[in-house]
Amino acid sequence: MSREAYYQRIAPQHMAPLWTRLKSLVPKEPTPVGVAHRWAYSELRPYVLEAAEHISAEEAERRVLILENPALVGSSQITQTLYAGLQLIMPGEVAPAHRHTQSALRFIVEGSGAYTAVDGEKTLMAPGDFVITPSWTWHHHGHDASGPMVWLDGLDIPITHFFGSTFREDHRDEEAAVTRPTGDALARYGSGLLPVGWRSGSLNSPVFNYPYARTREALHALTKAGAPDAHLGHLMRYVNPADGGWAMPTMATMIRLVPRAFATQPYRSSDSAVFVGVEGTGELRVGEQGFAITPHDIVVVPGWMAYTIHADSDLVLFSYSDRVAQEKLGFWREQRQ
Ligand code: 1HN
Repeated sequence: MSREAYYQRIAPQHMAPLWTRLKSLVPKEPTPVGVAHRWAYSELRPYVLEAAEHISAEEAERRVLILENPALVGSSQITQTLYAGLQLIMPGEVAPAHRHTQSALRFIVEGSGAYTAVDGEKTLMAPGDFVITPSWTWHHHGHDASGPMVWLDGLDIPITHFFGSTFREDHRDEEAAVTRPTGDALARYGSGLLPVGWRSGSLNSPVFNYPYARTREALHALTKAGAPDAHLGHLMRYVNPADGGWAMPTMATMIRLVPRAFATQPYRSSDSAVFVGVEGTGELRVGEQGFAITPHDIVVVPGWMAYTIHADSDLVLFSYSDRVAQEKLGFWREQRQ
């Protein structure tokens, strides 16, 4: 009783006792934030395409439907640390040039012929390609071919927001200057070669488009060389060839193949992850929930929720998470069950 009175007397001084809060402030292990959820692309697709009837890419700046965690309504967050959205660009459109401190990744879902220009180089995007837009680089998108083009945007918006380090700038022109030929970065840095004497001045991989054709070949070659990891399947990370590290400084990007009829053992890690179905079908199970996965479906698994992956056919899954940031800060943990 006198304690309660004491707490009330210190409140006007903007003080509070730690001892009543310690265990919830610093729990034994993470309390997952948000819920696991699946967005079936076949259900979303008509709405994504309909967006073109309501607004142009130019007016919208980016014509994107945000994928928001059902337990974090209004937050524009798919997890506590990550943003996800589906972006649509139609033939003839340009999404105007700008830059921001948030890092962005694109994972291409459908269509062909659209490009993104990042820091002076254009790259054409094809389904399954993983494309990087590093922090504070000018970027715009355009589409000179036919048919709608859709990709998943993954950004570290909640992370930059948390640190209060959000900056953005619009380019004076709709399109930023393109100063290098298409394919230059892949030739210089993404072919198992590096220019002699070159030193990276970036926290990001100099390869800013990892084409799926190459990734796919590597994944399938792995299946011939032995059994997959019991908890992870054949899991590969996109690498920065300059230093062997992750491709991006805040978000970890990975792709895996879980062979037909294989089921992974329960696994959890402290990073929150967004999965995208690329090829094949299967199921991602989180606790009592089973999320069927077909190509282009998106599943979010908050950190420290255990999951298993069951492949009906050879199942290829792309994923991104906040693992890089956690590793750098010494927080990241994993548990094989
Ligand atoms: C952005 O710049 C893009 O460049 C996509 O395509 C989504 C969400 C919030 C802020 C900036 C893009 C974005 C974004």
